[in-house]
Amino acid sequence: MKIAPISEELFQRAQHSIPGGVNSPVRAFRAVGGNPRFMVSAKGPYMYDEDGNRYMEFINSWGPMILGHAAEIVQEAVQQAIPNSLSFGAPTRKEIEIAELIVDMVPSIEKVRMVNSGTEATMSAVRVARGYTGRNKMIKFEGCYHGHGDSFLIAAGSGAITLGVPDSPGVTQGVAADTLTAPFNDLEAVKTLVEANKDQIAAIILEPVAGNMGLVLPEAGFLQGLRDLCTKEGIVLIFDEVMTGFRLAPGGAQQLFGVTPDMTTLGKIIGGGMPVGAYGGKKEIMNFVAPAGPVYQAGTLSGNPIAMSAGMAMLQYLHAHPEVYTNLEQTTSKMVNGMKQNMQELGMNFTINHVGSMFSIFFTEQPVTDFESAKTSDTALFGRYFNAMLQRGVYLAPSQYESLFVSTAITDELVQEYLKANSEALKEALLR
Ligand code: HOZ
Repeated sequence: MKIAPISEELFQRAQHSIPGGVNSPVRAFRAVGGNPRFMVSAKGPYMYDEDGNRYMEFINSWGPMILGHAAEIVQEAVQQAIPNSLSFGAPTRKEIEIAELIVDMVPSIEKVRMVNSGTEATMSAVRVARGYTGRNKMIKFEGCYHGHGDSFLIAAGSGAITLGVPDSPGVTQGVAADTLTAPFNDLEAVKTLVEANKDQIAAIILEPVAGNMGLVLPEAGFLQGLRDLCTKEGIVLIFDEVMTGFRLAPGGAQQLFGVTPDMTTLGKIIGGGMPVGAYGGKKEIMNFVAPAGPVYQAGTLSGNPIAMSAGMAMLQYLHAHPEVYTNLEQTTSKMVNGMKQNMQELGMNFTINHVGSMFSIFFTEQPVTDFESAKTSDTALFGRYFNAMLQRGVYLAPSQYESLFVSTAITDELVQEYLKANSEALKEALLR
């Protein structure tokens, strides 16, 4: 049984100086009940909280810790870079090296610009798409989350759903009017929107595998259908691979599903966990970015030398060790198959979505293919399950509407521990 009086005290104290006590809403545990745990360190598969509790964890900083926490190759690269100063605000060789590696690894990227977060990457990518096409509108999908830029907070996933405020106050009607939404996996709905807004759509943006309404996979033909539509209508197709880039395959979801977008947004992973994002794509589009072209976008910390060193170490490792992806898939399949067996033994038939090293359990018996079906999950049951897992030392995403991420630090022995906790937690959650 994990008790956490120090975390409770810190959460109370945090209320006075930080809105809601946290710097990102999902962390406040409002969707699952209870008090958030305040972390002090993490190594390999474990995070440790202020009370000395250890958790086997499956958020991995929302994706980037593919090799587990504090991977030595990344730590060493950061330590080597630190004595040379933390920031220059001037170009470095490392920025070219990481750009060349990204271009090599991601099929659709010919040129790439570094920024500091996934939010910055998506905001910038859409601005460039607008500049390039001379059009204003964009289409996004219900339940997809692209960071907290104004024009994306329309039918947004992740924390926005969790808090029940999908359309945030502070977003003007003017901005909202340029964002059109369609259900994920509904190609016909997209075609109808495009037809009704002929020659006005600059971009279609989506997570090719949605990870912010829980994990939702693209159905056969959906991504290719969008590709064909965008090519026909002169629309820029943007894949938001902030979560899936370098995680589902060396070249991300676009490589796994064999569909090539015009632009891609990346984040987290290319900083090895440091605050980084990037956007890239076809040369003819990226050449619209200042100073090559007229679309302005800038940042003092962009291409920060410490972040580039961490990211480079991580990407070089993944590039040289493609077996990481097979191993992660095998570990995750063992977890998912074990969970299905646990549920069968308990007479349950809940839905688990899974691809590569990402998965989500939905407390519904319906297939989950879009935001509407994701919302049929029993979120109160999810909250009880989350807390029952936490009590057993397993830290999951504190919201139904997030994906879970597996790292290479999860051994077969840990899979068995996880499955034991899963079986007990399912029983406990159902009984209450
Ligand atoms: N909603 C974010 C991931 N999809 C959570 C970010 C965070 O709290 O760190």
